Amino acid sequence: ELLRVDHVGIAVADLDEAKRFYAETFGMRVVHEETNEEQGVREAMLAVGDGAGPRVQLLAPARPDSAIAKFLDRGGPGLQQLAYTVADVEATAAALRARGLRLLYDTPRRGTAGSRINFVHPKDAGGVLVELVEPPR
Ligand code: MC0
Repeated sequence: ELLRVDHVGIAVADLDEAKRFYAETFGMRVVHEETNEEQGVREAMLAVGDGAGPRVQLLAPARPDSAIAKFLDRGGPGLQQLAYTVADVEATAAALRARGLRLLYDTPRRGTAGSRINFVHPKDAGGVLVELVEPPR
């Protein structure tokens, strides 16, 4: 059910500073940027190299009670999530639930650029927060 790696998400305290670091250090360019109010994040998607492969997503807290703010408080900046592209987020979530994994949402929520998303609890995936991303049609 997983099609490919969609992106890797990195929690950062300051989005503008992180964008500058990734541009100057690794030559990555921002291909999309938005604020997701429901998730409480400001995010920037970065293309790597020729842009054909998975993206790097910078995630900064938009609110002090958000998942990213809590992650930063606990351990500081770093890798926060691994996201896979799926064709049908509901079908994949149902298949994983049937294998005994906890999904964080009963129904998909809105992700980057109008995608539909859900997450596997990190405690059920070897300590990795796994995101499922169904791209917009
Ligand atoms: C927490 N834990 C993690 C973790 N966050 N482990 C690996 N990776 C992470 N990112 C661990 C804690 O250290 C703790 O372990 C245990 O999980 C449970 O912690 P908790 O205190 O019960 O739970 P919280 O409050 O830390 O929440 C964790 C949870 C939350 C994954 C449920 O972060 C969440 O709802 N995440 C989904 C939404 C999200 O991440 N949104 C931001 C990206 P110990 O051993 O200490 O018990 S938005 C996004 O990604 C969108 C825009 C998109 O891409 O389209």
